[in-house]
Amino acid sequence: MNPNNAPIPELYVSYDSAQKLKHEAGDLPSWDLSPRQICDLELLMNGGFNPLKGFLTEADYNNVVDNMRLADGTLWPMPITLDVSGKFAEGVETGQDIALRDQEGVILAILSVSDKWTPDKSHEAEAVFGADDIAHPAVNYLHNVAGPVYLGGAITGLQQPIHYDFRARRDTPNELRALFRKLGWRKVVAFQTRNPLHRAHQELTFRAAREAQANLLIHPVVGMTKPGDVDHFTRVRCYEAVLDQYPSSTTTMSLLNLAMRMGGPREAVWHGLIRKNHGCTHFIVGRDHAGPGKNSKGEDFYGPYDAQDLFKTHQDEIGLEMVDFKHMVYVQEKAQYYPISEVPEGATVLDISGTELRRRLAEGLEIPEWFSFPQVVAELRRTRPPRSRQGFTVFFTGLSGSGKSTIANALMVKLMEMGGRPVTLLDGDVVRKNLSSELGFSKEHRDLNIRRIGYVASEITKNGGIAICAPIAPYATTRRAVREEIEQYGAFLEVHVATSLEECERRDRKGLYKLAREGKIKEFTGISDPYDVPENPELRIETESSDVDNCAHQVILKLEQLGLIAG
Ligand code: PPS
Repeated sequence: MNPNNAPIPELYVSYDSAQKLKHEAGDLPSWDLSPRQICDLELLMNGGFNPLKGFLTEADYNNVVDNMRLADGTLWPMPITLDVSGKFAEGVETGQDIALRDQEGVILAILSVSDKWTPDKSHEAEAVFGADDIAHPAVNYLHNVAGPVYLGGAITGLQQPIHYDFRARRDTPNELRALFRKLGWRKVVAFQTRNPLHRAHQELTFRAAREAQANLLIHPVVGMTKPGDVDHFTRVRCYEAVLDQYPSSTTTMSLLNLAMRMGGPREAVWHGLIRKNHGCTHFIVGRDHAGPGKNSKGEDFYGPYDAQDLFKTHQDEIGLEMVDFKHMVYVQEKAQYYPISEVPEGATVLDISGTELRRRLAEGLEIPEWFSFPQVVAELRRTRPPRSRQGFTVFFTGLSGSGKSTIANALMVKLMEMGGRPVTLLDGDVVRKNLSSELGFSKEHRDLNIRRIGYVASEITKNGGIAICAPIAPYATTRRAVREEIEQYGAFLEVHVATSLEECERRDRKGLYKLAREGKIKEFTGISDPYDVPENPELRIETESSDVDNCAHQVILKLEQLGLIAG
């Protein structure tokens, strides 16, 4: 029998005890878990992070950070900590229980707080992720998202976090162990992934399993992956299509609600321990496993084989055998995949890089069948249509009276004439009437106004529409925040309507500049309140030398150039 198939300890109490504890926990201080903490808690409770019995204590944390080991010497590479706000921490004493709730307020677990401390986050970043550089997603999280205080202690699990999606595809470690026992799978190779699978992946995983004379578990991460990754809904639909390509009863798939840290070598060891807990015996580790991308100097955080090296060093302790990830390429003459090291001499090798694939998807170009399965390509195209069918936002900014609204209106009409996508105009005055009627012109209120516009525009963009915004938006930092929010879903085109203050004041269409000069309107942009001139807008329009139609046409040309509208 596979030694990794016996049941492992979970942290849940019985259903009846959980009901009782939930009832009593109403009076306890409660912490609303962040999405990442919910992922961590789920794997703590279901044994995915076995042998951890809760969030790390200070002694465990210190040894994990410095030596990749718990205080008792057990191998554990990743700090699993409960970070909280300073204010919440002030109200919590060690020795006390706190309720841990999901985002809807359901109590998932009770934490018996044994430790409370303020970590040295820069040291944690250096030791665990190799650099205190916020270009690393986990280091950014550590400094800019995680709270300043850590709470540690044992967990009493009351219920699993609730998932409404792909329920039949989610398994606890014990459920997978039971499945492997039932199927008689003595050896199981796990494949970790956060990307859609193409033919090369299918070939390499199938080969890896064959070489290890084992069955295969496709074990994709659906918790939190690298910002910018294909969403897990799309990926799972893609995986289901690929699953049909394996010989039946050799392979299964299960979804893992892990929050990845992109921690390279340490993450590989951590992934191995998690897979062992899920009943696997082998684990595929590739080049740059769980790599975070480039650091702020444009260099790789880790060497390409650091993860494999660290894994191999600890293989016995992890209790899983590492399987090398072979770089598979397509050999045209043979019409099949080969590991790059085994390509017959003189053969024509075909490969498509990730960047090239994204370009082809963005531009709606052909993706050959030798590269990916048609169903996978269809799913990816459904989620990421070519740019000319994606949503986007045109964000005009400029002084009052600069001509933003007039140009925005002309642009809207031109886009509607072209048709194809719904167009919404979020003009400054209109927004202030319908969305922000209670707001004035203080810095705080202007920020709130622009963020509301940004939120609505991001939703429109996400849903494939065109948002045209035309507020003054005087502050660069707020414009940047709006850009970041929208760029998650589609293109953001900043257009500076660069009419000079003198010209705006000369036109004074609404008579406001006169009132501002007389001091009758306070905090007036350009007169008594600042306007940060955009440094790198996608387009700058001079209205003093061209008419409205021409200004709107300049935007159309830019949109064509960016591939956002068909030429
Ligand atoms: S902001 O700063 O982006 O929130 O401003 P916005 O929502 O675009 O609103 C600008 C319109 O409000 C009128 N108005 C003022 N503008 C600037 N400063 C002050 N103090 C002010 N008070 C009223 C003005 O008509 C602006 O309209 P536009 O269309 O820009 O001329």
